[in-house]
Amino acid sequence: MNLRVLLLAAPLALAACTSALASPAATGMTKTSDTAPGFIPGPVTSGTFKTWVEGSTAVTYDTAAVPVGATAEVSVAESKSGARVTAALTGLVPGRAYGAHLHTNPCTANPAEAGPHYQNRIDPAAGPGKPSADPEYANPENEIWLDFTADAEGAGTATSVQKWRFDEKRPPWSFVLHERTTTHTGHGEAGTAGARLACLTRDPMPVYTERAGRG
Ligand SMILES: [Cu+2]
Repeated sequence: MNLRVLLLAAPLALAACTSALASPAATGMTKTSDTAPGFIPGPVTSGTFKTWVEGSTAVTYDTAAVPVGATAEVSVAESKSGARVTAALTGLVPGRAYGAHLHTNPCTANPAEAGPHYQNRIDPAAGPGKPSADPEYANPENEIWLDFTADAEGAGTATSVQKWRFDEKRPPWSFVLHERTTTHTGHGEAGTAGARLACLTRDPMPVYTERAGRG
């Protein structure tokens, strides 16, 4: 069976799709919320931001910009050859623009510990304390950028679609909100978006003891 043809035909099948639980791959159906054909819904992480307490998975570091009680939901969908990430937020400052990305590490009390941006092709020049700022790597085709502007109610959404899939051995572990949008593209500043305002850790939390030694 030609899966690609089947999946591309998915929108035509939507009208007849009665079960959202049916496997898209098996039936050619996608959930109506998945406008692009071929993407199979994957992990969804959601949280309500609060100031750090031990074990927090949704932490705000700046309660003026990301008030306590603001929410975020990040969902990942993958196709045979691509990935789509969607972020949906509420409770933010109406009309404010935010930068946002997927980062490599879980959130902690220290905003910096969420690590650098997740990259499909890892910048060989980057390392601890030296984030990638080379536009060849720090760009929205190689990283997941989810910048948005909150609407009049303080809600916002953003979607990033890529032609690559996540590396399961080193998946992104956090969604980080920044103080400004990711508009810098020059050498040495590409991908930067200012201070980290808030952080949502992917569910479930990673188990580092199992991951240790894999590099
Ligand atoms: Cu970031």
